[in-house]
Formats: sequence, C-alpha cells, structure tokens
Amino acid sequence: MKKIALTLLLFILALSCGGRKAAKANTDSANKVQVPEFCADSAYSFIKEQTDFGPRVPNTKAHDDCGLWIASKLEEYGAEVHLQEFTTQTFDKTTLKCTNIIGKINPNSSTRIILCSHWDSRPWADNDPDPANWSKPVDAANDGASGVGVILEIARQLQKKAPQIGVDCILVDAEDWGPGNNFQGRHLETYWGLGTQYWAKQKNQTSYHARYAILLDMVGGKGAQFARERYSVMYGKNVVDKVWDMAAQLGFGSLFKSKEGGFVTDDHYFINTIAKIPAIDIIPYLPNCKQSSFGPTWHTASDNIDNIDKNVLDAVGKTLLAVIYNEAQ
Ligand code: AHN
Ligand code: ZN
Repeated sequence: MKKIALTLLLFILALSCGGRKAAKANTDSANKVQVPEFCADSAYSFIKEQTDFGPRVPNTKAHDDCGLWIASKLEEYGAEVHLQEFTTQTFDKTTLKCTNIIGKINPNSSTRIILCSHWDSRPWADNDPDPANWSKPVDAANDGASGVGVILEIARQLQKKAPQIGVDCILVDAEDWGPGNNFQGRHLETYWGLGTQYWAKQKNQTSYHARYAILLDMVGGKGAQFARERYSVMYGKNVVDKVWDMAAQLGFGSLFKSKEGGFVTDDHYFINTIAKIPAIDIIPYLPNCKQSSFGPTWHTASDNIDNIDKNVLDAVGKTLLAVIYNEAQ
C-alpha cells in the first residue's frame, strides 16, 4: 500500500513538473532570458521532508537525522559533500553540537559562487501571539527548511544541466538560537549565525574564495515580498542588482520589489564582515505586517508547511537558476 502511494506521488510529481517546458513567464518576445527549469513541487516536497523530522533544534535527534538526510540529498545530486562539525556556545550559555553541510557542485572550477541557507530550527516560538507557544520549538518550514528546499532543487537541476561556474551550497547550522524579545541583556549581532561565524573563520585559514554569496532566508512564505536588504546593498550592490534585475526580467517584479528594506543581522552579515565575500540576503520585508516585518509566521507556531506558497518558491528558484546559468567563468 505504502509503495503504491509513493509511486503515485512520484507520478504526480513527474506530471506536475517533468513534461512541460517552463516557458509560461517568458511569452514576451522582447524577453531574451530563458526561464530555467525549476520544479516548485519538488522544492515543496524537500521542505515537507525536513519538517516531517520535527523541529531541527540543535542537540536533538530530529536535527541530527535531518542533517544526514540533507547531506545524502546533496550527494544524490552529484555534489561533493563536506560535513563541518563544531561545537559552539549560545548567548544563554548552552553548548551546541553542530554541523555545517557543504555541497560543492563542479568542485574543480576556480570560479565559484555560494548559495547559503540555515538548516536549524529556532528552539522557541517566542513571537507567537499565544504565550503557551513561547517555550515550544518551531517547525520552521519557512525559517529554515524553505531555503534548504530551494537549494536542493537547484542542485537537482544543476545535475541535469551543468553551469559554467562552480556552486557551493553551504547549509549552515545554529543560525536561530538568538535572544528573543524578553531578553534583558544587550543584543549582540554575534548571538545569531553561529554556524556561519564558524565557517567564515575557518575559511580565513584557507585560500578558498568565491565571487559572491546569496543567502536564502524565509523564501517560501505566503504573501512574501523581497526588498533590497540594506547590508546586502552596502556590501554587494552589484549582486543585488543582478538578482533583482533577473527577477524583473522573468516576470517576478511583484515579489522582488525594487525598494530598500531594513538592516538585518543574518548569516550574510558574517560572510561579508568575516569572510570578506560580498553576500546578499533574500529575506521578506513586509513593513505593514503587525506580527513581524519578516511576515506573520516568523518565530511562531504557524511557521509550518501549511503556510508555504509554491509560487514564492518558484520565483526564487527560477531567478537564482537564471543568475547561475548566466554567470561565466
Ligand atoms: C534578527 O532578528 C536580529 N535577525 C533575524 C535573523 C533571522 C532569524 N533570520 C531568521 N531567523
Ligand atoms: Zn528565525
């Protein structure tokens, strides 16, 4: 019975993506950019597979099991996988056993770009309207799994059609164990992005370099809109222009707004300041949303699979693949 259900699911997936060429957004004859193949159903199923493990909070079995699953998917799609294990201390003096998962596509190419996302879940839904949820971990379908899901689907597509450049998928751990609203002490940037800080310091011991990095953070929420985040503009304006121009050319200008957003302390901040690689952040900016400018489900119990929108995944995935295929050696 289970096997039949799985076969049926794969069949539906094949029907929904495989057959038709993705040319819908490209009917304008003046538009010379080819819309790459990207299957939002597949990205969605990668998100669901992560949330099915349970919240991926560091120091839990769900976290460790999901990390191995992510690594196995990158391997399946032909990437050279490195697990960077480390321990780190949080603002509340918890010691975490963590892993950054690195998947290198075209490992021998000297010209490289980075796609980055955190894969851990926040341990507390401390922005939930109901205080009963403040101590519960977050499913993190959007704030964690969405970026990983889009990157895994990009890796799957790159195996079918190789890019000219190398692509490093860097899935960082321990981004989201930062202090919440009720924290009494001073809020430091370094409380966030612990996995990225570790990766960037290690990187500085090597000769590794990348042309630029693109961080995907909460790229699947219903009603998402992406503005030009300010640290991204400050450190990587040409990369922001490249990505936002491509989105507009593909017909996704209603999601990728040309206005400026706020300054966000996120993984890209440490790639810029420690690793010195220009890094931008694709992150929602909804200044009129009363729960959070990151969207209504941010750090709440509602950040689950029901609030993921395939159209948002589709826009982000196609835009990034088009940027990657456009990049020359
Ligand atoms: C702060 O709230 C300081 N930074 C947001 C970074 C973040 C948390 N991204 C996802 N969750
Ligand atoms: Zn978060």
